[in-house]
Amino acid sequence: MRKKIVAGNWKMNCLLEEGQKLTSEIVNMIKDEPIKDVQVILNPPFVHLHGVKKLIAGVDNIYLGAQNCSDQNSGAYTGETSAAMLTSFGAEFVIIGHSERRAMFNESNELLTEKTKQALSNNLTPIFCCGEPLEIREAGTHEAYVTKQLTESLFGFSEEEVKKLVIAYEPIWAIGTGKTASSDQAQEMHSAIRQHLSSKYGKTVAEGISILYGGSCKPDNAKEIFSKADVDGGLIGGASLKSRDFVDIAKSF
Ligand code: 3PY
Repeated sequence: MRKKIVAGNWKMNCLLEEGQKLTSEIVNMIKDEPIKDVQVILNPPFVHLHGVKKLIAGVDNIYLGAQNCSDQNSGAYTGETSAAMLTSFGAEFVIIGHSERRAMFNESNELLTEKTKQALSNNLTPIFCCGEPLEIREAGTHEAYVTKQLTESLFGFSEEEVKKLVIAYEPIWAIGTGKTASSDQAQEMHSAIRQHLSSKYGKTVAEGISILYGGSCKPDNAKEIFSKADVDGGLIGGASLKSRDFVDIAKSF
């Protein structure tokens, strides 16, 4: 059975006290209303990792993740954070290749291979993001676009390595725009991604990989999207900053 996952991507939000308040609220809600069989992951900015880890310690099913890691081990890379550091701070997941990083920080498919290697070799589960911009969706070439991202970044990994990944499909036209892919559009792409993984690694491996949907996922659309066969949860942006909305999304299976 594939893992169900709801991961909050805080992006560059939350001052110290705001992050502590948000985390405490989520922790208290989950203690009061336990969410069975769903991994809830908080991915705050790096500066919050230590504080969030302390607040979630001992609470079932809540995990710590980061939003990025370096492609390098260590050394003279001012401003960077290594995968090994994330692990040492108690992170278990790391988002890799979010469309904002691909677009604003020029992260290429090749660089994302290196980041994924760093994550895997430091026992972090990569949440590997893929997704197409609006013009590609309108041209009808979204499936080819997304499968190429996966091929170029991931198809050099072994079966054992690929099994450890979580994939997040995030259509860029649905990120921060309020537009959401319909549940059928999400299912169509999740199924295409799974078939693509299967073509390289076989059905058993592909069937075991959780594929999350991201892009304006909210409490009022999560249930419908998560009901689809190949959708195993969500990578949540804006709604992850509202404790009630985020926990409600995590309860939407
Ligand atoms: C969004 O939903 O806006 C996201 O970018 C999630 O990563």
